[in-house]
Amino acid sequence: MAKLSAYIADIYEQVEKRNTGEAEFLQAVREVFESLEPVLEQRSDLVQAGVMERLAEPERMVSFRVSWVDDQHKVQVNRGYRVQFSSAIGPYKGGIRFHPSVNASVIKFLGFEQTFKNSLTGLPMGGGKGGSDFDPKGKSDQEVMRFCQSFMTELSKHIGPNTDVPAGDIGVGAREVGYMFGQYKRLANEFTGVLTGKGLSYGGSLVRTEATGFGICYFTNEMLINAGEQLAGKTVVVSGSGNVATYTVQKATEMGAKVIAMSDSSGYIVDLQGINLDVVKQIKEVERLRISEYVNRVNGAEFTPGCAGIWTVPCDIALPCATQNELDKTAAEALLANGVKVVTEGANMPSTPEAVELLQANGVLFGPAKAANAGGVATSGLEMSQNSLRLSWSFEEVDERLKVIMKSIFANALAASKQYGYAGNLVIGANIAGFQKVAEAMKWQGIAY
Ligand code: NDP
Ligand code: 2IT
Repeated sequence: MAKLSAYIADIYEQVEKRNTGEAEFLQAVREVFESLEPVLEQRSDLVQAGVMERLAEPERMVSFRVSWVDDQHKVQVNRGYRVQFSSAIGPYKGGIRFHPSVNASVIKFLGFEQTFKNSLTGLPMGGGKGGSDFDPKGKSDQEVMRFCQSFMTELSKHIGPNTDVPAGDIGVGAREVGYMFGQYKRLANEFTGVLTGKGLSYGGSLVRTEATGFGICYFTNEMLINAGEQLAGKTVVVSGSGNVATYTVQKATEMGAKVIAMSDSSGYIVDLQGINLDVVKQIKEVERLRISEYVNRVNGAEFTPGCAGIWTVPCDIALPCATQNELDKTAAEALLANGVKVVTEGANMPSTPEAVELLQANGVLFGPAKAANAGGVATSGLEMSQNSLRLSWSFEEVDERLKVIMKSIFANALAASKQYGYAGNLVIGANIAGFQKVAEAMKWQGIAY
């Protein structure tokens, strides 16, 4: 871990004290603080405006009871959250996660990172995140609906199309967004673009489903082009088999790469012929089964229990697309031993700080999540624009805008890394590029919060 300057170390210590035991949140804050040192050395105005102190404290956070009735007529209780981290450059914007591991630390790390990610897209969106420890796995559609309605009954008091616009994340896809949107509409008696990731029949945008995965591939290709290479012809490993992983595999394959492994929380599959995505979509999206089912349907494919082992599969490019801290130092060592050339983060904060340091020290091209997976929220921003215009754009038009945005995120992160003396370090470059606009906006809007 890099040593912090006295000024930043002091602020970080306050953040640690105020958020005791919130490991994920502190990990995310520390990485950004380390990256911003070279900027703050030159910007005493931002130091004076207390920008760092303010950025590390959410503007607002609500936590609430979500009670609902299961199919056995038993009352169940979960905890819901929404963190509204920063409205400096636009309404709060960020996904909702339903997973048993959700707690305040997880929601705060995601909301903190979202602020910088959204700024990188160039669109006017602030940072927020929400979720619940509810586990949709194994629940009936009716149970998921009742949960979503109860969750939204409280959340609706805190959001709005010009205030805070949630979307999906782990465990929240089109089904859950639909139930939440329906409930918001009933309560508010308004048809507005209060959520993104909506179905196409009620205000959703083409490409939003695919956007995060497509964007990851566009970004990775930019990294490769800058190094005189390209995605085509490379062997790729993608962890996860949810929304982000699925459309990453689709686009990587369309761009001429060969994806040979995918996973879920129970284990990973290897298919040296190249993953058959139709089979994966049928298993995961339609039948909602485990990825191990793949080997019953595709000859020659193998399943290995335990998800961490996926990083021992030899590849040129590794794309972690499941969850936080899924790629640790041991995984990084295994990837390096097998000659990995590129690691791009599809999930949010999937690599531990030790893994990032090791990969970068060994010359691996490393694409950080805030930049690489920003295509999802960028397309959410395009969904908001279309809702405001009461228009919908074609698939090609949205995809083209997404490509332009991903290219510009890469170019801006690279330029910032060069400007501050860390040429090619996209972790530092993306943090700086995302920070600049937010910091400027905070400075000019005064210090009420
Ligand atoms: P999904 O719920 O669609 O898929 C999640 C995948 O990750 C599943 O395969 C799941 O396996 C696996 N996974 C989840 N938690 C764990 C865990 N604790 N250990 C191992 N595997 C796990 O979510 P998304 O694809 O939407 O999200 C994946 C990542 O991408 C997250 O980090 C999310 O924050 C990030 N992201 C999502 C965006 C979006 O638009 N959806 C945009 C930008 C980033 P299993 O089914 O077994 O739980
Ligand atoms: O982490 C993310 O960027 C998301 N889950 C998408 C957020 C959004 O508002 O589309």
